[in-house]
Amino acid sequence: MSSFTLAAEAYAECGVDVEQALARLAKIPISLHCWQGDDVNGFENGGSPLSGGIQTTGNYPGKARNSREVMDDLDVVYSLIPGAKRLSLHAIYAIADGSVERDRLEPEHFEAWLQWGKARSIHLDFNPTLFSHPMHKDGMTLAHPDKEVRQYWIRHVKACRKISAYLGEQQGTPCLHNIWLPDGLKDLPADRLGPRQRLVEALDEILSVKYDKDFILDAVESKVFGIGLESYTVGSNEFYLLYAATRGINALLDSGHYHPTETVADKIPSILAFFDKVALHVTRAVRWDSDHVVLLDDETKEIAKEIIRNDADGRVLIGLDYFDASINRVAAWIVGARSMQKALLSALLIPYKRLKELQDSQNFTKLMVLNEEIKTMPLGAVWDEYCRRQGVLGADWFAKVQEYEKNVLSKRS
Ligand code: RNT
Ligand code: ZN
Repeated sequence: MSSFTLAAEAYAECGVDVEQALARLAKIPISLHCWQGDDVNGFENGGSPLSGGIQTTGNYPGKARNSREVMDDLDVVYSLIPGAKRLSLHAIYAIADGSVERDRLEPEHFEAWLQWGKARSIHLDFNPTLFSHPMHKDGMTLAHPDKEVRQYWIRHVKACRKISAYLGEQQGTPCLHNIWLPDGLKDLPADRLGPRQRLVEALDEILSVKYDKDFILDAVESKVFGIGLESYTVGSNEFYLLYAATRGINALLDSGHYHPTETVADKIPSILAFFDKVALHVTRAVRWDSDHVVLLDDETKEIAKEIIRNDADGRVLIGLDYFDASINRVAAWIVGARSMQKALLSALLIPYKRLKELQDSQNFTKLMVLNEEIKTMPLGAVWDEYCRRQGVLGADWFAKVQEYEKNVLSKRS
């Protein structure tokens, strides 16, 4: 008997239908972040290094030098990840003849991405880029005291929403348009409210342009602090949650954007009690918002559990967000996406009905015992079978990446 058959029997004994779990897993899209391919540089003016608002570390060889190379890398990445996948773009990945100012971007500058995605059944998500730009001044964009700075970024985000709505309409699934901005202060603020009022006003102006929710889902992403902006972040958690709630848009939780002792997984059901949807940037924070590659760790597993046991597959939009420039970038993409999927599979193989009954009948000892027994169930055999059925390599996928590194990545300067 195969190890998969034995595993499926073991799961059936504790009330879990493995076939159902695999069918459900295959349908949960993971939105991969295009910016892992080139350390969030983008290809504006030929790809300038980051200049404020965000940071990567490392200089492993083989970084993509243009959109074509990101696409080539993504083809390898997608071929080694089972199940449904999407792609999250940033405005700095526009494809145009010459460089286009960010407040002049149009849907046509993303047409090549749209066609690339269509040919592969990969639907797109989108992010305006409010960093690494001369108009990102004094650590501020939409909350800057200078109206001219704010107006520039309002035009940029409006352009990005138009692009997102176009992509969503063309691909037939809504494009998640997620706004993150670095605005904050290094040292103690004299005014914490003023910048927030300016940000509310700017966002309201941006959202005054109405689009069909079948085309675009607007989201706002909060943060606790950034490097060089340690004392104050305009777009805090409370600020954006309340903004999203009062404006009928979505909140995006980045798992690196909270205090290290906060459990991001716990925020998902709290938000689902009030919102129809919640978006995620799954990342791995090592001591701070370090954007390490997502692994099959406890935090990721807890996030997956909250999605699965609340039947929220269609309500939680899963995206990845990390940028490790110190290792093979293609492998980093794959490890993160597969880890997220393994976490989802592990969550799908948990007998929640039984566990919930134990909780509700105050049978806490048995609940602990069962929870611990579940941890050593044969997840690996089910994952391997899933990869096989999806036509994707199992544990030996890395050989393909090594080959690609040897033949392609190592030749890039
Ligand atoms: C930064 C935010 C944001 C970015 C991307 C590139 O702390 O997490 O989501 O990582 O927009
Ligand atoms: Zn993020």
